[in-house]
Amino acid sequence: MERTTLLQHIRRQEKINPGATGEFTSLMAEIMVASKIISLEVNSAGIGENILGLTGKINVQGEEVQKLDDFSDITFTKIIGQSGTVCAITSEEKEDAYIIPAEDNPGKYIFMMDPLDGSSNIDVNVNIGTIFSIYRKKSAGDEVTDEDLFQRGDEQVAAGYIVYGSSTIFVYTSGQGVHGFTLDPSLGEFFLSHPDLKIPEQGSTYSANEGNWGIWDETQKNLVSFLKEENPSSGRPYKLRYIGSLVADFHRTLLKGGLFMYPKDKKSPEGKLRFSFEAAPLAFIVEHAGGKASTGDTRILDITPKGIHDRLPLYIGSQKDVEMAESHLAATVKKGGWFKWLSG
Ligand code: AHM
Ligand code: MG
Repeated sequence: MERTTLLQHIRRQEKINPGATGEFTSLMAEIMVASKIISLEVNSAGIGENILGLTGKINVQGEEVQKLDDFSDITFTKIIGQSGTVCAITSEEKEDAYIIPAEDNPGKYIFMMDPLDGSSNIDVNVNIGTIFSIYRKKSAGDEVTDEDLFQRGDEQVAAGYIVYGSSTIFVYTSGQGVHGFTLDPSLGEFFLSHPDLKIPEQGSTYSANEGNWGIWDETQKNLVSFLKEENPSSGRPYKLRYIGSLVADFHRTLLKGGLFMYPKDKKSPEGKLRFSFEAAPLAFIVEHAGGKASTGDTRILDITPKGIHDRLPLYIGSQKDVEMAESHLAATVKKGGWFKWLSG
């Protein structure tokens, strides 16, 4: 059986693009190498040198840093930073952008990553992942400016994620379809397993941390109550699926359809998930697979962030499910100090 490797696929796609220099292919090849190193480390976590547990550090988000978080951040930063293809790297784990020094040959791309998403699942053998996003340097000259770091979501050149799960899967889009590759651990090679992924137009599951019910506003409670109502002709009630690792919840949603939500709440009034490292790359992927991503009232890819660690609410998944969420959120209006559900 003839099998297409990830690198072959990236090269073929780059050839379609007139004027391509090969720099993008080199960057993707380095991401692939880093992801294989993380995959190996995740798969053997618990054996030998102890990589499980906390580092004792608190990151820029105020969260405890796991050893594997740290390992992934360092591995990606070193490999991508020395690849000669990027001029800056931003990471969920680092407060500021890392600007590539002149001696490391800065390239024309900006690389953004959540090096290991779903940290709370690391020690319990549940899927975790890496999310990345690539932009082109916009400003003239050698200096990396805010214009380069804060670009509108739909200016991404490519985005992808790697799920470290029962198998390791690498999913990416450079704007020409969404493609998934599964790591063959015996060969250490990613092979095309999910060509041209399309998300179902409507799903039958919703995904949210319902333990936050008490800190949700009435609009969000009404939306979830609606999804649970018995109404077989419209496919309700929806099933609840929530892993608590965005990459894993998103991957299931992409393959099966449905709605993933992380709304704003009293604890996180801006929302919990980050624009650059989580929402924007997954929005870029879902749109290229035929789905939608929204804050509840605004298309994610229309947003230009103001800071590296900006957060926002996220509703992402099948087109009809995200539209349904948007219209339900909009139809709940404030009345007499209480939110009232209007559409019945
Ligand atoms: P992390 O990037 O620090 O791992 O946090 C992001 C994670 C997402 O993977 C997941 O969707 C969400 O946080 C889960 O949050 P909660 O535990 O509040 O449900
Ligand atoms: Mg994350």
